[in-house]
Amino acid sequence: MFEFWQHARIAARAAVAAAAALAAPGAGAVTGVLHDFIVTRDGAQYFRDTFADGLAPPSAPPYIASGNPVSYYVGGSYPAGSEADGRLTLDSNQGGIGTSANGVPSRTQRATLLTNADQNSTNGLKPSRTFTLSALLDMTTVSGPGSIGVRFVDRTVNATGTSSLRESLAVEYVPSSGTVRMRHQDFFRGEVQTLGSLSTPLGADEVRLILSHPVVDVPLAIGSAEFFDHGQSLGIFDIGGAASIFNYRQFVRPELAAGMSLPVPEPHTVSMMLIGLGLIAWRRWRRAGQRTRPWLTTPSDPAAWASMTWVRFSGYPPTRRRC
Ligand SMILES: [Ca+2]
Repeated sequence: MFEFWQHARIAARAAVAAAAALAAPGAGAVTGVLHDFIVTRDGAQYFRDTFADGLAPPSAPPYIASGNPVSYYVGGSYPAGSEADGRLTLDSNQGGIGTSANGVPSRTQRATLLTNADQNSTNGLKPSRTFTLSALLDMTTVSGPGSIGVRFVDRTVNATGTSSLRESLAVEYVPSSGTVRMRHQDFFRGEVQTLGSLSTPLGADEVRLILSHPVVDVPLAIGSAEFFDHGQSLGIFDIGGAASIFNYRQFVRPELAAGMSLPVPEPHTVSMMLIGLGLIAWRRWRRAGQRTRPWLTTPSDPAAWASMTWVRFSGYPPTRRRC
């Protein structure tokens, strides 16, 4: 039964997202430029992308210590030219349509570093390690509705290869309010929680968005932000939020994301869409029914009548033949 409601909820979210996508073309986008994406593990740099080779995600530089290759999972796309001269341009309009954990339709462009494909591998960000994730965002380039930030995500892949989010913990810059906020989303329980937020200090033009898991075997992560004015640090500020990670799996992945909510469609838009889908399904069902049960039809063409005669009579249940 639980499975059924989960599927029903997913179907309802998909209908809302589809209706939002149809109802709100060109609703604006959040865009911005990142300069640096760093993951440290057990105190050492583990991965760093300076966006220097001109190859946008899914392409990624190798791990620092081992030189082993790694790539990003991309949600939406990073068109040619997204990465140039040490800059990665994020644009939510290049994102995929989905919903937030609480069912609000959204469009998100993401790049998830695939550190943990194998739970038993030595790679990855696990409870038994300390790690941090950060990205340097040029605040002067950010505009539009929505947010740009870094996240720890827990994503599962089912037997058919469909990937879905279970949990995310984000530190993100919200240009409309000039704040950095920390947000936890639990896609399994359908919950979104804002854990804290910071106002941008006067004069800041860049921010390093930071998420860290500072204590081994304690499943908490904390968020902070370091602001800069022309390259000069204005200090590291604690966002004041801490949240549990590792609720569903024994690792998390680092992610970059530019996302925005889409206007929630009017209830009648969703219901009209559901009615439309229902009508299409009904017509298909009827057509399929006519092919297999021709005695229910009354064709006007005599030749069709003739060809149907056998079906027409032999198709009746034997009890009807007696009278
Ligand atoms: Ca690159």
